[in-house]
Amino acid sequence: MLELSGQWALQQAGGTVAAPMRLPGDAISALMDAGHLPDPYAGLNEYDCRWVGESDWVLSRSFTHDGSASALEISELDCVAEIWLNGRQVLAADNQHRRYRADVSAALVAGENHIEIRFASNARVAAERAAAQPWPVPFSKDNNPIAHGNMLRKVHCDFGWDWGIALAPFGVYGDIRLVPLEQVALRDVLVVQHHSAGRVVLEISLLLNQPASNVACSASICGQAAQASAQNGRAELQITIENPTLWWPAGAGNAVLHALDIQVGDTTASRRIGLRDLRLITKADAAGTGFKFNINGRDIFAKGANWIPADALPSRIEPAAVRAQLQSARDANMNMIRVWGGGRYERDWFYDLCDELGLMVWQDFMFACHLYPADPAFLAGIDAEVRDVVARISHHACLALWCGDNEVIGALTWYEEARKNRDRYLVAYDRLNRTIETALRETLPSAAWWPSSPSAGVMDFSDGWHDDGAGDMHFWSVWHEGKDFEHYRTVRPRFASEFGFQAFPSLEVIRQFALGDDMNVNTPVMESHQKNAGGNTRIAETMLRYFRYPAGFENFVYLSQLQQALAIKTAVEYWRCQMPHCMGTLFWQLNDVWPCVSWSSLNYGGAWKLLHYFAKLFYAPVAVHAVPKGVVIQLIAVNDTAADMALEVQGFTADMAGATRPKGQQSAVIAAGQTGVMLEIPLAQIPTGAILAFTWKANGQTGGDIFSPVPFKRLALQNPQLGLAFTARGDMVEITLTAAALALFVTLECPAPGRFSQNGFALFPGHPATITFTPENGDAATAARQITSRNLWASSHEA
Ligand code: BMA
Repeated sequence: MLELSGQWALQQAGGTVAAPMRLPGDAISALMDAGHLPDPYAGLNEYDCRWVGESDWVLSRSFTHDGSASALEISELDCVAEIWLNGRQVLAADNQHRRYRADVSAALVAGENHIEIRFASNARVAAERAAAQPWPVPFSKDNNPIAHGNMLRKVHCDFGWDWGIALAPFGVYGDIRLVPLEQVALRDVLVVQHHSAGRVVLEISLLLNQPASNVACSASICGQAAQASAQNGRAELQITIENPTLWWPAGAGNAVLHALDIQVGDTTASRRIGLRDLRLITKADAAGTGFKFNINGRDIFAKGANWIPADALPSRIEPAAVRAQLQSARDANMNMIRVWGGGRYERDWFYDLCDELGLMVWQDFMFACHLYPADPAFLAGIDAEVRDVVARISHHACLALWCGDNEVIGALTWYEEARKNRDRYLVAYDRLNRTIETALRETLPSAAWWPSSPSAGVMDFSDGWHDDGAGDMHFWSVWHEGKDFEHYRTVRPRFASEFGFQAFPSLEVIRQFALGDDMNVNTPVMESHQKNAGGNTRIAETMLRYFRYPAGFENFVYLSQLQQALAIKTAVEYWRCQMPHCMGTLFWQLNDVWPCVSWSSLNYGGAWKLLHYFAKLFYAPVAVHAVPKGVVIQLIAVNDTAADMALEVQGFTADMAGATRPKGQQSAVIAAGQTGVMLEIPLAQIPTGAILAFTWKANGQTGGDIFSPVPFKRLALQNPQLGLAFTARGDMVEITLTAAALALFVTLECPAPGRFSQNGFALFPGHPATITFTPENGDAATAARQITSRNLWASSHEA
């Protein structure tokens, strides 16, 4: 085998720009490293980088070879490209999402060889293809400043999104290599699991890299082995495991993985397999049609967020950084992420990480918000893509669901052309969706399939944004329709797969792209890092609704994060309390592709916004949430664990000086997987100007929260005169905080990367809190000198 990754030369076709380029990698990063481009993420540089995607480019290198018969294998080739070897074309590709293999023996010579990848401008080809369509096929102009991304099988958000920079990168991000043509090896493994009491039967299909026959194959797992002879490139084996140790999602048990060792001819390979019985259950009931996941016989409430690509520039995607973000998801008590359909099918190591961390994956097929062609050539490409992707990743224990697309049913109502001729566009949609479903089922008959997100169900093309009776729901009325946070409590989704609220990134992240005078909400630089039209207006207007006007930009950033956290907290807490009517919440969105204002709970780079700290609490396996209902506030306990839980709750009112008065207490056992009202406190019992506070205990765990019956701006908060004392303990800082009056949403900040044990909490006089900060660099002494605090009172007062 000959690896062809490494050093290549990039040359603008018909132009003068040239640069060295390392594969795997993208051309924008290479041109930046060579000094031809500024950092596209800083300032307004994005617009100075767009010309790159408008040109054609050639990537080339030489290598020596013995000239023996070989195949070229390449993955993540982005996107419309021809590969030429010694002046002969050996491959024409136009789908970044699938792997290619081409017999290049006829072009290969013994000795020095020259290989070229000729990239056509993706933007130009997209426009040409759009013009050649028999009728207009609209794309989302709100999301894509570079047009017609729907014509290409390329990461859609490369052309921009309402949180994304538009750079149209290109390159090769996966493998590129020559392998001996005749060498038979494993390509993919399909595993179907049949669980019964104390036993699992695995049907294992070994898919070879070529249609060879009479190849001896074997597989072993958990001490059990099976052999078979491959015919036409495929071997079928069956292994039975008695008393299997099962894989569980995070919070429900251990994510146990077993080595599956495979032999194909004289080559070996291995995969890690989690044994689990994972089902999507969609049953008609009195409310409509339910939507829930059942794992190993247990209904599990899905808690998580939506995943977008790890970076807008593929060269910057690093496994260590992705691991840290997925670990953050897990640390915030999430058990599911949705790999959203406008990005990429992730690499194998991504799903390995999810397997290990016990994060179930809702996997969209890569279609989002646009309409699509339905001609035979386009559909044939989709068929190949789906078969390729499903074969590559479906064996992973984390893979919970295959979903046809993101919001394409809704998109039928967004474009005038489709509104005027719904028959045509709906039929075209169904051809695409049917192609995906058929290819999925033919590859993996046992796959859990869901036609679209949101969807009310198979062959239902109704509005999944406002129907809370059936299927999964994208509830965007609070953000995109400007409703107040309380509006989240007007719907009871069966499964909320998207709902979000934007915030500014943290100050350290803003400093990466905006300096000095640019650090103001309305400067061109800041506005360019906000891609949702009207987004900053919504953020500012929300602040006016809930808070006193912030003193200065830094407090604006703080309040933006606080209101984001409160919005999503309002939704999740209410919907969790609707269990089992509602069986999942995945907020929009976990991560960012570049530093910007967005709906993410993690900053670009992985640091936690306030929302992520809040998520750790509102997704806790056992928790008590305050939910107003008519003239009372209910304190509702939620128990996601498999054991009954004895809880004790105490309610108080608190005035602004921080004086508290008891308002009842209650002990109760909440059964496994159930919720229960612990206390009801009449609103009339909360004095004007005071708030409700409560604490709870359960099996050694403690928690507490506050609830204000009026918008926070109406509270006459006092200067809490926060006291902070720091002690460096090994590689962490311990911070002891005291307050002279009630302090709300106390938030600690440190310019050094790291994580606080908790953030955005209430502090009462006479009840000091101890918080820890763990700096990533282990330098606790320096961090202790840098930590500062904010709180709600201080946010409207000049420093
Ligand atoms: C959703 C997503 C994305 C988008 C987000 C915010 O519905 O599917 O298309 O980024 O809304 O507008």
